[in-house]
This record gives sequence, C-alpha cells and structure tokens, in this order.
Amino acid sequence: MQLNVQDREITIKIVYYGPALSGKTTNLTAIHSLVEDEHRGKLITLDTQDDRTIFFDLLPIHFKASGNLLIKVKLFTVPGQVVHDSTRRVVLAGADGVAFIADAQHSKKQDNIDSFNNLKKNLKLNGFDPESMPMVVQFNKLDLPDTQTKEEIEESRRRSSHPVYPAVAIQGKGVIKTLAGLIALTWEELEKKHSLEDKFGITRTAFLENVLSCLKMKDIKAGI
Ligand SMILES: Nc1nc2c(ncn2[C@@H]2O[C@H](COP(=O)(O)OP(=O)(O)OP(=O)(O)O)[C@@H](O)[C@H]2O)c(=O)[nH]1
Ligand SMILES: [Mg+2]
Repeated sequence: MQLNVQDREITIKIVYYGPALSGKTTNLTAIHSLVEDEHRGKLITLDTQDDRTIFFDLLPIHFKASGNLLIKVKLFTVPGQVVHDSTRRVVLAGADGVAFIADAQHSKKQDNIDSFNNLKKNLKLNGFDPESMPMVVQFNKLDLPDTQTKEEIEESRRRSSHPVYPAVAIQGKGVIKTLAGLIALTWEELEKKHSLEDKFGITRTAFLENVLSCLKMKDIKAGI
C-alpha cells in the first residue's frame, strides 16, 4: 500500500492469482466493462501469446471516499502457467490482497490445489504470512458442465477460512462481488496496521458504502 496523507491518497494493490486458464484476465476484462468509465483507467494486457498471460495484466480503478479521500486500487493478474513462477512471485510482491480464481471444473481440482500451494510458497518468499493476507476464493466457469455443485461449493465455504464466491466471469457474473468482498477485507487489514480511520477520518462503513456505490452501478443495471 502507498499512503499519501498530505494529498489524501491511498493506493492498494490487489493480485488475481490461480491456475492457468482459470479466468483471471477475464475477471479484469469484465470489471473493466462493468465499472463506470469515470472510475477506471486503461486495461493493460502485457505480453500475451495465444491469449495466455506471460507477464501480467493491470487495471487501475479509483474512487473518492468521504472526506475527499482518493482511493486507487491497482488490479494485477499473474500468469497461471506453471513455467512462469518467477514472474508470479514478482507480481505478487507488495500485494495488499489476493483474489484466488479457481477453475470450478472437476478436472481442474488438482491444478487449483497446486496453484494454491504455489501461492502460499510465493507469499512466504515475498515475506508475507499467508494466514494474514486478505484473500477471497472465486469458483469460476460455473456455466460449464461437470463443475462443482452448489453443495460442493458450500462445503468449501464451510471449510475455508476465506470468503468464497461463485462466478461466470465470461458473463460478468460474480466478478464485482468477488472484488468488493476482497477490497472490504483488505481495508480491514490495512486499518489494523495503519489506523486509516484516525489518519483520514473515514469509518469502515463509510468506506464500504463508497466502494459499493462505485463498483455496483453497472452491475445492478446489468441485473447481475
Ligand atoms: N465457459 C467459460 N469460459 C471462461 C470463463 N472465464 C474465462 N473463460 C475462458 O477461459 C479461457 C482462459 O481465460 P483467461 O481469463 O485468459 O485465463 P487466465 O487465468 O488469465 O489464464 P493465464 O493468463 O494463462 O493464467 C478463455 O478462453 C476465457 O474466455 C467462464 O466463466 N466460463
Ligand atoms: Mg491471464
């Protein structure tokens, strides 16, 4: 996180992590089209080969919170292919929150587990404690056949210490809920570490209302 108390600016870094082809880039594309123009910058997709991320994607979003506080959120994706591990570690550095995008197809279960373990390893290598990193899990591609059932997702939710969200990112479904949930968690953690309420005079509730009103505008219109 970057804090600029004088200019009343906070920059938060969020990283979309997960196995190859789980839909990380698709989440950013969907967010780009769902968030109002005034709240987002350009979606930058760096170095792709056959639509596979080789380096990272970046989408900056921003909004004004009460008390004239400017919140900038930088959304990054990592490349999911196993071979790009060192890039994943670099992109993960300095993250304030992680959205783990799992592929809900039964055939991808092991890939999800391997990627989750890889995430924990890279968090540790970057000096983070995986337990205290704000994190949400998204089960994506629920439009496909042979994906995890509602009951299976419910079971994961019960067992997981992280909030779990269902999604069909290609249709924009679930992506805003995932992001809003993660921003809320991230704020709580940053508040603990940096006493943001004292510094900027903004309460958690006010912050969340600001985030939701900014993120959900088109989402609600689209009936998602
Ligand atoms: N059916 C379906 N396909 C999806 C969904 N989300 C993404 N896809 C497709 O899955 C493929 C991979 O999506 P990406 O977003 O590029 O995946 P990624 O996680 O960024 O992949 P890497 O960059 O290789 O790590 C693309 O063909 C997407 O259109 C979804 O919800 N349903
Ligand atoms: Mg990608």
